[in-house]
Amino acid sequence: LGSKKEKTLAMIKPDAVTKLGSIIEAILDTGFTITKAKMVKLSRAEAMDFYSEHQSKSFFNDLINFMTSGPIIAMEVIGDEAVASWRKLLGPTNSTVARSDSPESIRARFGTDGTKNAAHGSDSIASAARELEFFFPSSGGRGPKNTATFTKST
Ligand code: DGI
Repeated sequence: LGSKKEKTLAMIKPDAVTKLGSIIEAILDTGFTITKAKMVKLSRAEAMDFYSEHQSKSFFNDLINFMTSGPIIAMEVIGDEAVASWRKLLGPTNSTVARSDSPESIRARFGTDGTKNAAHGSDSIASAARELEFFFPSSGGRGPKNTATFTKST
């Protein structure tokens, strides 16, 4: 009662793709359902489009360099209040802050610092709709097209 099923975009960033198994485990353990997934290598133009709201920020170039440094995994995640709930599981933006304020969070566990912070989550229902359309277009195009493979050394 009172809960609302929502969709959000969960993205594993280049620094955490080798932690895929543990991150998916955390997502499923929290009660979300993963309904779509795609691994891609973003071009600079695609990364700049995805993060266009930050284009005037001082950290924009670092952000784009990082987001194009390797493959990412985009997932559609569904659950009760998924937008806020996934952001809570992610933890604070900066992984160093996350380790002190929210040590069980994804960014605390798998991220490094303010740029390399392991994962992304849409910040509103409207952003989720835009970001899901970016990776999983409902009509016409097929979204970012450079498929990617990662190899984790064992
Ligand atoms: O929604 P978030 O990812 O938590 O945060 P955001 O939308 O404000 O910023 C998007 C990404 O940009 C964030 O995950 C990491 C990077 N970023 C944000 N603020 C800073 C930053 N990177 C650096 N280096 N410094 C910042 O202040």
